[in-house]
Amino acid sequence: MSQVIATYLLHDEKELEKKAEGIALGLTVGSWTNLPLLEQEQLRKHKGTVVSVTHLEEDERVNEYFGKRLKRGLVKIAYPSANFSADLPAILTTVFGKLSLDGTIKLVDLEFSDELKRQFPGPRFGIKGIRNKLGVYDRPLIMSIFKGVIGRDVDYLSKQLREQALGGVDLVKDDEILFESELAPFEKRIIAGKNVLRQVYEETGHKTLYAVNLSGKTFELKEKAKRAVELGADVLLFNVFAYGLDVLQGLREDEDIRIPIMAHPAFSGALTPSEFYGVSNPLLLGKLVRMAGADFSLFPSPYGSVALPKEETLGIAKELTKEDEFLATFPVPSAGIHPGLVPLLVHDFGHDSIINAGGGVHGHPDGAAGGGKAFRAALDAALVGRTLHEAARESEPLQKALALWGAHEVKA
Ligand code: 1AE
Repeated sequence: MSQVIATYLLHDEKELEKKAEGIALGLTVGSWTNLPLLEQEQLRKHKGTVVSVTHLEEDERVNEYFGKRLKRGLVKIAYPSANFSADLPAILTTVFGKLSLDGTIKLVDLEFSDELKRQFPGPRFGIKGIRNKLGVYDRPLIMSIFKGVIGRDVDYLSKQLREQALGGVDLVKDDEILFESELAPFEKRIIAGKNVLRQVYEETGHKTLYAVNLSGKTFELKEKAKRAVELGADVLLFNVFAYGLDVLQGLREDEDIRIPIMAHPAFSGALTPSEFYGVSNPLLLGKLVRMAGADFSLFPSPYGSVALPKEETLGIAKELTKEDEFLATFPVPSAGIHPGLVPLLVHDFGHDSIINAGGGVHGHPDGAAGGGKAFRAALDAALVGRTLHEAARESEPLQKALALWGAHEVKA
């Protein structure tokens, strides 16, 4: 049967079985037992079903947070596809619409039946497609971020892009807070970016892709994205959660927008951080971003300036890359990353991941080119199991980075 099964973490004074039945009915056919038999029969195919209730131990921290003793448990409820159209706005409203306002329930996961899953595109390029574009197969990729570019013109951005590419990074993305501006308009950034990266390629043989921030009003995005494609843009950066997952899907499904899409997590923190309510990070930044079609998903790593619990970051990466009908999405653990963290990132996220840094590239004493080189040297070391300090003997940029930010080796 085509359906979506939602897993919720419930906190409640009531018996959880009763609470679960209330949700299953409330979010589908409403009252059930009061209905005449004939109506019950007619509505049966629309009724939500409690699949399982798993009781968890009472937790003092939880009781303290809510100010009362509560039962805790994981509850799975199946919602028939007959109730909704096959799009994320309808599905999310069904499984966690009004219910999300409860404040005591966390949506942990959604399992989609195969029939329903087929209605979603997944990434157009995925990890393999991105590697093919770069011709890099044997290591994690490195990405850097434009920084301090608000109020600067295209010339300034071009110089910054050149420095970053000369450092040997594989991708450079716009800062997510860089929007349309007279000084550095979207189209001019694409054209200038292409020129700079072509020059660097001719000089060094190193290829770098540029992810330009697709921004503006929702109904103008498609035309803007198509123009980006015409101008030869490499990748679109997209603040998915400021717009909605369905907007990402709309961009992915447009046959005239055949370039990779990089999902930025900005604003997702308004939905995910509580352990008691909201949406789980692996579901939002992992499973749903992949289903909707992003080729890359950025998320806070366990180590930097905006850190997530390690278990959650691994959960996100697993959802992005696990065996599935969809192509795999590149996990991009980010925020406050510097070269001294590379061994931990490689250890945790493996070969098919991207190491992404803004301040950790631009804050290098030798500038962005030095920052990029330090990251590449740290990565080379991590891949062959050398310590950062060993590698730093042969790499001055890495030496300077470690002196500034320190080194975090993987402990055996
Ligand atoms: C989680 C997203 C990180 C991001 O986009 C960004 O701009 C990071 O900058 P740094 O590396 O923390 O300077």
